[in-house]
Amino acid sequence: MLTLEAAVEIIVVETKVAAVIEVGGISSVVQYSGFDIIGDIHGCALSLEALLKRLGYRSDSRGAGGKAFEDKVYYHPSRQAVFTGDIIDRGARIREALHLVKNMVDTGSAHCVMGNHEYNALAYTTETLDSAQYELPQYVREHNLQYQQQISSTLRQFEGHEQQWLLFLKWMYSLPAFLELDGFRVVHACWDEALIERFKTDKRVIDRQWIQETADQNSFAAHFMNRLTRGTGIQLPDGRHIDSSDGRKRRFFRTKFWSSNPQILQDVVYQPDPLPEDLAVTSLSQKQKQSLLHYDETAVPVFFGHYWLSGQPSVQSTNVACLDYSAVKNGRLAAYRFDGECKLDANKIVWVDASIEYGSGL
Ligand SMILES: [Mn+2]
Repeated sequence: MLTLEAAVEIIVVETKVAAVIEVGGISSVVQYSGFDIIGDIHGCALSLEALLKRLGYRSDSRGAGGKAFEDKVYYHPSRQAVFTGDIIDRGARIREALHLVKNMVDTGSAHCVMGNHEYNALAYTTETLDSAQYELPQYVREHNLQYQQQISSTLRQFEGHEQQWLLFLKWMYSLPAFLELDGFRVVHACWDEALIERFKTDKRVIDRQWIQETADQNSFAAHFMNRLTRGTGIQLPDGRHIDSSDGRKRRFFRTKFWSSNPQILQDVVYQPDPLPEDLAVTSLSQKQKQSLLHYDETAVPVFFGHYWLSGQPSVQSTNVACLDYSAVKNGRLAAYRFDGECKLDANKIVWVDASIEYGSGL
């Protein structure tokens, strides 16, 4: 008799994909037997290298460029990496992290979805459609103090490397907002089935025009990008706010897109800052319940980053796993080793301690 385990085994074998990988100028066809989904990096390039090595990836250098990180390509003989986005901002080694990830994507040893920080960078550097009507250029994402600060570490680290930055921006345009691979899905913050279906039906692509459309907060483009890269949220009642650990006052709190039959606000909150005690036990209104998403328990596993988790890495449910363990806040850089299983297992998460980023006097 065919046991469930055996049946799963067969599915795994059938989902192997062939891809062409290029290392050291030599192309070869590789049969991939699994994927390693890696959470938010935010410039933690040392942690990324340590994690890749722990996962069995090896590095090679392309061409005659020597061993510089610009030329370093990590690859695995039988697995592909999948990045959940947010490669840039905050951390000390943003250029290094971008080179490592892009080299892997360019050579076919990794995929990467767009995080809200990459989307922010594109919006920050893309002029609005009507920009020419103004004396000074106008950008999709305003250059106000808050937005300047968010991208400042990245821009500072690219001083003297402006051409490289332009190439990375061009590359960011090519990052998908969501990925559907063999038996699993990846998105930065939130899998919204209805928006993703509409994006596909309308045959939309992320390009300059798409980013320009997001300048209108009521557009489908803005709604889609905000939802997939930033997730869902609920506004605090009566004009109240939370004093966030990053010093900002927040009038919204982040919510789960996979909650099942939630009753009170505490059931749906998903962020490091706790809700005020009285609000945590407040019942969800009908309207709030209707605004929440529910990721079907029978759907294929979905992986994402974004939520600044801490502590022992785990999975959120049998088909939902967040892999952002706050590497850039001295946390962990985590990966889930996916082999085609229908039910996720917390024991398949591998991580490195990101304190390595801060040990060299930087
Ligand atoms: Mn992030």
